Amino acid sequence: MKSVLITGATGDVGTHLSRELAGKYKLRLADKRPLKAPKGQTFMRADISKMADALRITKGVDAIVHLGGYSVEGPWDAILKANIIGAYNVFEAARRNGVKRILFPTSNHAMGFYRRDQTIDHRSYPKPDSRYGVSKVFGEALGSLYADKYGMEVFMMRIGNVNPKPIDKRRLSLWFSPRDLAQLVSIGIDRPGIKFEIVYGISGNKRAWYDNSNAARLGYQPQDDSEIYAAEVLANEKPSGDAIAEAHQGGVFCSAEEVPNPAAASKTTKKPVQRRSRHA
Ligand code: 15L
Repeated sequence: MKSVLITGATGDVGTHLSRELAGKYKLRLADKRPLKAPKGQTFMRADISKMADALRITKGVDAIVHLGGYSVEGPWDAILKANIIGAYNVFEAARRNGVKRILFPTSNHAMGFYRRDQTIDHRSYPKPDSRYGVSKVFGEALGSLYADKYGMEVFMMRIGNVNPKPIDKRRLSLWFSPRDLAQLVSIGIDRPGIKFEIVYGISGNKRAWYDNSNAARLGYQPQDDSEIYAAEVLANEKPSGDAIAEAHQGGVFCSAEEVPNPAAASKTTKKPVQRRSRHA
């Protein structure tokens, strides 16, 4: 069984992913916040803005899914530390520890200033919508460098929105169900011959703004489509009055200076995040 490190394991995407992949890989979870790992998984507390921590957690694994970082638009200092320095440390630590395969969740916000009437694919050039989006473009460039210069195997997923259900009109185009996330990540871990690939991390949504043929070429067959939720979601949608947000794929990231950070609320939590094993 392959051993896989998931950084940022206490976050939303990390929580869905480690639950979905339990039993398929030997999971090592890492985060700067505490976590009580389910049976059969291990947890290492680490701050990836420190190279020593990045070296410690990446040692001896077969693949890394690097989810750790600041996950929305916010203050530059926080993004610099978590997403620029943190991403560099994880790629560099992987190289030094001889870990070849790395999966990086870039984001729809690397491309957020494309309009909603445009369809883009893996060859489209970045149009970030925020400092956060810029940090994701940095991660894509870093991955490209480490693939070309050091022969690392790099799988870039421009993730839409991971949620059990799509939560609004914009997310009908970007929805990524947890089981489709697990399928795409498994392709990134197991598919032989990956050098550097960019795919979109979304389900098979009828309303997608992406041509995800590169993911299909690599074997991705999404099981979900947001369309079954469309009527319910659209019935609850209220006009925002934000013309820039509504015209562009990145939504409010295109107009706001800050977006609420989902990690902020739990930062004050002293107790480790309790996670129930799917086998419990
Ligand atoms: C992202 O990149 C964020 O990490 C996530 O929290 C959501 O805001 C998502 O994009 C989105 O666009 O819905």
